[in-house]
Parts: sequence; structure tokens; C-alpha cells
Amino acid sequence: MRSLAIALLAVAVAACDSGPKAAPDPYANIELNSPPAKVTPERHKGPYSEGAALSTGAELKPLDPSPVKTVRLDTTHKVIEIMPGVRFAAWTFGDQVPGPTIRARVGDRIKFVMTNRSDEAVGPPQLVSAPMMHSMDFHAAMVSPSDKYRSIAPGQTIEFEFVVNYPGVFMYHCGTPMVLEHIASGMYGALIVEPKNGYPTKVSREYMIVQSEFYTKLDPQNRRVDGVPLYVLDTERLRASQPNHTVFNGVHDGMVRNPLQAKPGERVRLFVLNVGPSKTSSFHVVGTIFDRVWIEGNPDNQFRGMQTVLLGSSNSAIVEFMIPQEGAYVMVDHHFANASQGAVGLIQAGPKGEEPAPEHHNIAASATPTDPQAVKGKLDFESKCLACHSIAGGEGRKIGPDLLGVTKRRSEDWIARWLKSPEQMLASDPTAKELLTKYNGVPMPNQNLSEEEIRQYLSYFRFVDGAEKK
Ligand code: HEC
Ligand SMILES: [Cu+2]
Repeated sequence: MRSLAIALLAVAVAACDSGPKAAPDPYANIELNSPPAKVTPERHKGPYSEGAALSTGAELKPLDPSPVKTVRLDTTHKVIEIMPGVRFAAWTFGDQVPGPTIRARVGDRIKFVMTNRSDEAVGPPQLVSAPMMHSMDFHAAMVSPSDKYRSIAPGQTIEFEFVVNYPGVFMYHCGTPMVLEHIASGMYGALIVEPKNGYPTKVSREYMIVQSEFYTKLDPQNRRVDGVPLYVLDTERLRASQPNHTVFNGVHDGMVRNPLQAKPGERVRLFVLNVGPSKTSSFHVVGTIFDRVWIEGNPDNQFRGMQTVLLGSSNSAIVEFMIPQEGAYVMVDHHFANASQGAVGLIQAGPKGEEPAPEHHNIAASATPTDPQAVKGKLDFESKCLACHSIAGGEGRKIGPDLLGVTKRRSEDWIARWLKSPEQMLASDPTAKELLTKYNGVPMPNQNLSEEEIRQYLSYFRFVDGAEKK
């Protein structure tokens, strides 16, 4: 009798426990086995990246249906262009920064191969750094790092495979010490793993956004590429976490110059990965709200109606949103210090507007300063002056004058005095007073510029006006 009561009680408790029928854990049967990695002295000589699952830019190819993804990403050392005029001695996967995006689905097997080709001359050989060891670390894999992620020497090839168990947008990167230097030199990319049955929503566009930092300084040996000074890794800035470029997809303001496309009424899916190496991203799109945010790119981790998504180093998210109307939708790292260093892009919906894009400078991208002072002037102009000035010619549509041709209509001495102290000039200088009247009595605020900064703006203006003459 008593044992029957206990049995009944047990049944009742069990029934309570299960409550509404619990869904089976989708991650209960994950694949944890993989054969050992193979390292050989064979050097691959063909393309630096190969595989049907790879996309090389922001635009993503649809999922390749094959359950086995064969992927080659060779490492190279090459000079990349972070922004017009800034050529940087980088290290790469697949000969590009960021490396190509790999796209797979839960349960797929990734067969990866990589030759360390850092000893090959890609571009002017005297400009790239000495050959060295490299490795590959996939955050999407569950494997022994001491086996799969070991470093290989120049000329060697490593091969290994693994099954992707969790959906997500996963970072891959070189894990060879100093890891910080290898990542900051450009050795990173994304591996997207779709849920087994795809995403629960339908979208019109899919794009990959990789945020990263660059820490650059002028080459102490004063080497040049195509007449432009070479920049190299600034290890002091790197250790102090003080990047001078924070960018999307490897290029300062790159997607401002070449916006992503969409149409009003479309639903857009962005795969956003912050590779750091050391900064946090506060990813935001001006003019819309994220309908869904899947933290780390897994629809199990869902938020609705978010304005911004916070991504630490190597965190990711899928964000989806509607494009409400025609216009230019600005993607930014809402840590605006980062945005001002280049972490800005545009989604252009409908015809390109007349107005210059926010945070963007509107002279042709081909107009590239080579003098480092002018490059600095251009960067500072974009962050401090662009709110009130254009530099495109014509009347301009901003609070202050368009500054194209300013070195022709004013003496450099006048401009220097103006920048030093607009309030003094407005009180005493007749030209300045005239300008104030023309610009609706709005005085330009003192920008607290140092002599050095004033020299940099002047050399930028001089450059723009010189380039304009041609
Ligand atoms: C808040 C708006 C504002 C900002 C920011 C601003 N300016 Fe101005 N600037 C003006 C206005 C307005 C004038 C026209 C004179 C006046 O009304 O004071 C002007 C005039 C000038 C002129 C003289 C143009 C001419 O045709 O003679 C120069 C040069 C100039 N600004 C440079 C800069 C630089 C460089 C920066 C960034 C460091 C900057 N300005 C930031 C508003 C601004
Ligand atoms: Cu490396």
C-alpha cells in the first residue's frame, strides 16, 4: 500500500516536472570527434583562397548545399589600402583583409587546408614583413587546439576537419603568438553557421559586416608604395589599445564610398562580427530598429526591437530590420570615437540623395593625399569639421562655407589666424565679419586647435586645391 503511494507520488512529480512537453535539446547530439590534423611540407601554388562556400566581400553568396565544405585559405603578407593614401603592411588569410567569409549549416563538415605562403612575394617584396609562422583558430570548431591550431612554418601546409555543431557567426583568426599582433595585422574573418533548418525569417538582402581596428604608424624606414608612404603596425598603440582606424570590412569609410544596396520595404539581414582585437562595438543603424537580434548569430538567443547591439571582441550578432523609406541608412559603431575613425557605412535605399552622407567627405575618393600631414588633416577634417563644412565645390548645403578653393581665396596666414581664433578674427578682421554676415550671423566656434593641427588642415586644404586644378 505504502509503496503504491510512493509510486503514485513519483508519477505525479514526474508529470509535473515535464510540464508542457519539453522540446528536445537540439545540441544533445553534437559531433566531438575529428581526425588528427596533418602537416606536410607541400606548398600549394594556386589561388590563395578556394571553396564554393566562400564569399569575398560584404555581399554573401547563398548557402552551398553540399554537406562537406572544402575550404582553402592560404596566408600571405601583402600591402593593403585601409583608406585612400594609407597603405598598410598586412598579414592575411586568402590574400585579403578580412579573410573570405565561410558559409555552412549545422552538421556540415568543414575540410580546411592552409599553406603558409608568407614567404612568397605578393606585390613589391621589399615592402612586406619577413616570413613567419601562422596558424588557424576557428571559433566555430570544437577540437583540440594543440592539434588543429598549431603554427606552421612558411612553405608548410596544414589540413584538418571538423563538424559545425552550433549555429552562429563565428570568428576565425591566427592564433600564433603574439596573437594580438597577428589579429591586428589582418588575420581574421567569419564562419557563418546556419541553423539546420535555416533561419525562421525571410529576407531580401544579406550582408556581412566585420568590424576591426588598425594600429598604424609611418614606416620608420620611410619606404613607399606607388609613391605613397607605407604604414606599418604600431605596437605601442596596439598595446595601449589606441587604434587610429576602426573600420568595417577592412576599409575606413569603405561602405560610405561604396554603399550596400537595398530597397524601401525590404527586410535586411546583417551578419555583424566584431573581431577587435581590443575594442567593443556598439552597432547601430540610423533610421530603423532591429526587429530581431540573434546574439552570436543563433536564433535561440533572440531579442526584439533593439536600437543597438553591443559586441565585445569576437562577439557577433545577426540583426534584421525593415528599410522603411527611400534614403541612406547609416551603419555606425555608436561609440562615436570609433565611428569617427572609419567605422561607418551606408545602406542606400533608392536613388542616391543630393545631400552629402553623414560623417562623409565628398571629394572624389581618387583625390588621395600622400603627405602624412595632409592625411592627418583629412582624417581630422572628417571628424571635426564635416558637420558644418563640405569640401566639394559650389555653395555647399551646410552651416559654414564649402572649403574647396579656400587656399586660393584666402592667404594661408589668414586661414591659420582664423583657425587659431575665429572669435578674435570676427571682432577685428573685415573679411571675417563679411563671412559672418553671409553665414547668417552664426559664428564658427573656436575648435581649440594646436599649431600642429592647423598645419595639418592647411596641408590638406592645399592638397585638395592642388588636386582640383588638374
Ligand atoms: C559649428 C559649425 C562649424 C564647425 C564645427 C567648423 N566650422 Fe568652420 N566655419 C563655420 C562658419 C559658420 C563659418 C563662416 C564664418 C562664420 O560665420 O563664422 C566658417 C568658416 C570657416 C573658414 C573660412 C572659410 C572661408 O571661405 O574663408 C575656414 C577655413 C573654416 N571654417 C575651417 C574649419 C575647420 C578646419 C574646422 C574643423 C576643425 C571647422 N571650420 C569647423 C562653421 C563651423
Ligand atoms: Cu599569423
